[in-house]
Amino acid sequence: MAVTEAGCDLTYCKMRGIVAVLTAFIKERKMGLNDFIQKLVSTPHICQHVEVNNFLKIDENQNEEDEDGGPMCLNPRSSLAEDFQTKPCDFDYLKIIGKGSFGKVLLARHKETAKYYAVKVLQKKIILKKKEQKHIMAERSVLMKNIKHPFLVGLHYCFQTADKLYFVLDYVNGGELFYHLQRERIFLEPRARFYAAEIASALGYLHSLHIVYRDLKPENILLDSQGHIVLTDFGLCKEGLEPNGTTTTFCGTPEYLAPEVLQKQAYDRTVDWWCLGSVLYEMLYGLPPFYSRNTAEMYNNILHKAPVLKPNVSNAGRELLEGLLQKDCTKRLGARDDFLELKYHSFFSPINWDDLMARKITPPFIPSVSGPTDLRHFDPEFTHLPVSSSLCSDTVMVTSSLKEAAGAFPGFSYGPPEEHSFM
Ligand code: ISQ
Repeated sequence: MAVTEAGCDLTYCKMRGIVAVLTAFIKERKMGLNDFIQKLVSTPHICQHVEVNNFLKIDENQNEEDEDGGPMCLNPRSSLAEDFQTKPCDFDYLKIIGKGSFGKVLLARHKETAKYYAVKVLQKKIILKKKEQKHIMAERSVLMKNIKHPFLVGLHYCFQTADKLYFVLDYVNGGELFYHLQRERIFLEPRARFYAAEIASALGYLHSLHIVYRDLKPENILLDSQGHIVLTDFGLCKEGLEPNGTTTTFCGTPEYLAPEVLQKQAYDRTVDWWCLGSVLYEMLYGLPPFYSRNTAEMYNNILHKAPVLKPNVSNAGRELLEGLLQKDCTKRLGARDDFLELKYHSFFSPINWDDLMARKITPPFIPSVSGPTDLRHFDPEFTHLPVSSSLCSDTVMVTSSLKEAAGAFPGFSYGPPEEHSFM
């Protein structure tokens, strides 16, 4: 088909191209508008302005309902926002699969599509008390930076109610990498190489977006049901680092801390290569590289002792560990050409990186799971806990601290372009 207009042929292909561009444009504007509305409505005094009210068509009943603490002013049910507003009650919450200081991770099923997701639910009050809004908003913004990588957890939606933040993430049930490591004590080199290569490619990808992961630790490294790596938890990622940029803030766990982080010095993307060295060391030797039951001694080891590299690991493996666990970050492997320096290291010579990225390398171990609801690789300490009914409830007491929490995360909510919704 061809359409002729003002003397020029518009072929079907061209038309499709134009339509695609316009659709993308409209979608982007729609997302921008949603963000703008989220910002508007999460500022109470603007919310009350008559023209804003008219614009959003917030009626009085809506405001009364807000007082009960349900998805409130932050989550307007105006005709505009409604279209792509996901709510807690869109999901059935089946089990708790993880717990941390801010909240929990639940296995949830989307009611309409019956798809399974891991929903991370964080209590705003606790985040605010610990002054962690910046990290949480960073997690959201990192997850939203159109990050797509085969070994990084994907974000589908995030939304908020008056008292909670929700991240709807890919769900994987192969268990933590270190759950399997603990059972087997050490991994043989080909298996450790496979996991290290998948992790390295994910870190290299984040660095290419100027994101430092900085908190690579055992509980953040999961396996999917096929046995591939999935890195989760972007709460401590540092955004906006240019290739030679550095940063000084930190709050993470100790075993894998790089010397520069421990000393509260400025650090950069090379901390991730240190952490990868720590993970690889633990996979090959069965303990973290500078481990001591005495934390002060472990800190001292990290800062002053050379890693012990016993000869039961190949020369290439020990050389790689030496490079990654170099205390001077300017001399560390990856300091110059980042991921490329690892990619071409002899330890990884058996890896075909194109196949790796295409998930074509058969994983060395396939976790046995019978289906998505098979939770055998999750800690029963979590899965045996009762699921709170307040996750999908519209009745929460409104206190002054809740009101403060309610407006503390403007622009948090996010839904992907429509065609990606819960496919
Ligand atoms: C996805 N699947 C299972 C567990 C998870 C924990 C944290 C983040 C994402 C997850």
